[in-house]
Amino acid sequence: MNRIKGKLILITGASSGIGEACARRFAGEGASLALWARRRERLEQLAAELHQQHGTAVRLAQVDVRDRAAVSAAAAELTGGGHVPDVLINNAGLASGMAKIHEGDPEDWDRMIDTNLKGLLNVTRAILPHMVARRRGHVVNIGSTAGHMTYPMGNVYNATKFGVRALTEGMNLDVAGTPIRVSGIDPGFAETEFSEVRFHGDKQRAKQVYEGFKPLSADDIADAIAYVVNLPEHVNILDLILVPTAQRNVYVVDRTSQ
Ligand code: NDP
Ligand code: 8X3
Repeated sequence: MNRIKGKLILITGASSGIGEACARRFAGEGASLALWARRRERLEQLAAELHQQHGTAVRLAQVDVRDRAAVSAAAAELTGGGHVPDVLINNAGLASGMAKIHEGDPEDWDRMIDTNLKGLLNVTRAILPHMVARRRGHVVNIGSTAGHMTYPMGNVYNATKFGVRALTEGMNLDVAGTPIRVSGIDPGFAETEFSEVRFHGDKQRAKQVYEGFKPLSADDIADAIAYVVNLPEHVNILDLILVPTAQRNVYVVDRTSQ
């Protein structure tokens, strides 16, 4: 049964990777979309493609989730026009650098904390009140296996994803008494632009992260998210961890499997 058709789904970080795959997947299921990211041209191209393929209505906005005023303005534009998202996918996020804590770059720390935690809070604070007011909605927070277990030099990225997990738990407590659902999706290694961003554009180093095994694709994760969103309203997935079969925890990965 398709419970996604006709819903309005707001996806942050829709210009690449998991967010873009979700946009494609949900458009295919007949949803309408609100797509946010910093790279406007990419959103425009994606919106045009989805409109042509599926007739999808897309409302896009160039939004840096770290910019609270920009987030509030984009949310007000949506909700003020009567377009309250049925589903919010808090996906925008990144790792920046990989260094020992005593050698780390505080600029990288700011980027991760401001995007992965404060950005998610900015968006949630702007959208969730409208869901609560009409007693309908589903928030999906993209965490990570990195939010369950630390790994060497993951420190601040790990801390942000542990934080996302805490926020998913906390949000569920705070909306108790309403029908609103809050779900965490925690993927392991997925080959997207993630590692290229982490290593500041070093494509070679990024490629090495996924060498020797078959990582998750962004589509694999969009599939899992579509499953969670499509469940009947009395079913709430609190946390879903998905990893490539070659990966058994954050660091046990069979790199001889491909
Ligand atoms: P990508 O780099 O491919 O995509 C990241 C997306 O986030 C882009 O669309 C980017 O858009 C957006 N983004 C980053 N910073 C901001 C910002 N300040 N404001 C708005 N949008 C922003 O990586 P993934 O698709 O892999 O990452 C998506 C999420 O999945 C992240 O939260 C990541 O931590 C998480 N994750 C990734 C895993 C992986 O192995 N790939 C595994 C587990 C979790 P733009 O640059 O245009 O703003
Ligand atoms: C991304 C997964 O293990 O590269 O959240 O940090 S990992």
